[in-house]
Amino acid sequence: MYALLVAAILAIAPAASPSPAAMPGFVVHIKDFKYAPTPLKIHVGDTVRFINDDDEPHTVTATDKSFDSEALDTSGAWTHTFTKPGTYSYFCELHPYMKATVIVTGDDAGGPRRSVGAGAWSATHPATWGAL
Ligand SMILES: [Cu+2]
Repeated sequence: MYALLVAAILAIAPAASPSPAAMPGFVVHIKDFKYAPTPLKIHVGDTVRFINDDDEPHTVTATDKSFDSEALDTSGAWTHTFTKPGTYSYFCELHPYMKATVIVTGDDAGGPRRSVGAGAWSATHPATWGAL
């Protein structure tokens, strides 16, 4: 099981020089019983990868239960694509005091990313895969 998990993570993990166009997304780290960054501001269709850097298991669970990562072990990761605008509050089911927010804006509110080439992604969105 552990080997499978590692294999899965390696399969998703970016290469030394990740291609932003091929693997757009944001990363939220879970460390010291906190999610960071929060609030995370993204656009509709963006993908967020949550990575547990703690020695304790954590979950990424929407307050309204619209999404749920289930327990993530140390170094465990879970990816979710936000397809609708809104403010998504989430917490850790194992430690309910852990709370954070993802703010998803619609295409109409799209920032520079919508009007520039994919290569400019990391310049306008520092919290990308390349920041790992
Ligand atoms: Cu937790």
